[in-house]
Amino acid sequence: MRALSVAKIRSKVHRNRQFQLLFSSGTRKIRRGTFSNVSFRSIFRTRNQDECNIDWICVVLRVVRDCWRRERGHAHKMLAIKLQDSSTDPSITHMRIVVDRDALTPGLVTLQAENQSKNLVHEVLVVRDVGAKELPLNAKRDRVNEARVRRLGEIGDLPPGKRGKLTLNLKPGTYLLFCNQPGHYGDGMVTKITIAP
Ligand SMILES: [Cu+2]
Repeated sequence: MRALSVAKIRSKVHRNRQFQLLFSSGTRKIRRGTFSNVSFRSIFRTRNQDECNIDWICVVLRVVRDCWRRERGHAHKMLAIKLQDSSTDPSITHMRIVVDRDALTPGLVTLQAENQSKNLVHEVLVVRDVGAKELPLNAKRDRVNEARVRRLGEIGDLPPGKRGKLTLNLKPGTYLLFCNQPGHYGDGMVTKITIAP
């Protein structure tokens, strides 16, 4: 085998990393066109044929899976959430969670929350709506008793002005989004979303 200089080995390792990062980030990047940043010829020169074949099979499978999900309305969706109170705008009479839509199709949903308060920490917890009039409360702490609800995910403790996100795979049903800072749920910081095909 031909001896390689250290610089050449480094550049091969670098290209391999670039290649692996590309695949690990999935087909979303392919759609965005990031693929063009990597030279295909360099990929083939630096990896053996078996590794290349496996990687290409993975790419094809991901593209097929994404197409199938999109066909069935399972494409990755975004839900924008605004966390507001009277410091956001004096006309807001109680703390609230505002969503950009309250109905989505099943599948991956990324919740993108922005705390629009000027002085309060807010958060977003997601639970399935079991149809009860109210979530179980911990009256002493003036908040929802988290031990008695099945939390699916959380964007915890967002300071004023901060953003956070969370991706969930949501099945059909109704879900509640609420803030569990003391007193906030009681003040109305809760909203419902419906997932239906
Ligand atoms: Cu809150």
